[in-house]
Amino acid sequence: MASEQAKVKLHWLNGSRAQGILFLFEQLQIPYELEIYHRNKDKLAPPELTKVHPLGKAPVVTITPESSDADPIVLAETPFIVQYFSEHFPSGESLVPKRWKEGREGQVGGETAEWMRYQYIMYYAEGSFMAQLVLYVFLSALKGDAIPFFIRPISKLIANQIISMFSFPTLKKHFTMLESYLATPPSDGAYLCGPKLTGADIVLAFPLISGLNGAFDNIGQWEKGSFAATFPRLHAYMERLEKEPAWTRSAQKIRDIEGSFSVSA
Ligand SMILES: N[C@@H](CCC(=O)N[C@@H](CS)C(=O)NCC(=O)O)C(=O)O
Repeated sequence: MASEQAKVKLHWLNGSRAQGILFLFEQLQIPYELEIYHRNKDKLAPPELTKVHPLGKAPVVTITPESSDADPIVLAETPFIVQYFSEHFPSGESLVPKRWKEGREGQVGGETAEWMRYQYIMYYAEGSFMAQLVLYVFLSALKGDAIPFFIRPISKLIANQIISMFSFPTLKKHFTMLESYLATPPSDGAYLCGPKLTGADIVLAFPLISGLNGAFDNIGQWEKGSFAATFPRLHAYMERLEKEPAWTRSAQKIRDIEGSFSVSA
């Protein structure tokens, strides 16, 4: 693809993973246009998004290739979008760790530890982590205003029970794993796969930054009294991600357009 001339448009929805793709574009300095969508009162995406992609979710990226007879490309799923831009745009190479150990190209076990972790996280982010986090968010909604007040005591009881029996112990395993990854990056460094920011950090940035300001404290009774005290490396990493220059620019971009910026819906 003649990536320099391709026209890239991000379909952005408030309080959504689309912010992670804005982070990607700012990091890679890819020129892009934004199409802004706002969630309905029920927090779902507006129906217009289904005209862009059948699932009607964000993020979606549309690319109009340089050649006028080429069909537009529609990309959905955060890790796939990150992978696509990492492969097609020259600056994207920086987001993928070196794959092979010297002299071990193409062999089983010839991959570097950095690449193995990177590739795992690219699948893990949506396949395992987000699935659990979204379940927790839905269960938490059973305790809120969306539920009629007269049945809320019951729905709250059920939600609390499932969160403490299932979500809390499951998410604890996830946070423990991420904490251990940060204690043992394959090569020394501040990021999940070593000293450089990679696609693995980008796919986890939105959900992890959403957990700042005490949001993960509410999941359950953390051993050391708070999420930050129980998972100090992970919490410090989440704070670092929020301070990444490209993330800061992505937030400012939204502030400039919308007047304010928040990770929550
Ligand atoms: N697995 C998809 C998830 C997409 C998704 O669920 N997006 C949410 C926002 S984070 C959404 O569009 N929600 C609105 C809706 O479901 O109507 C990805 O990785 O991008």
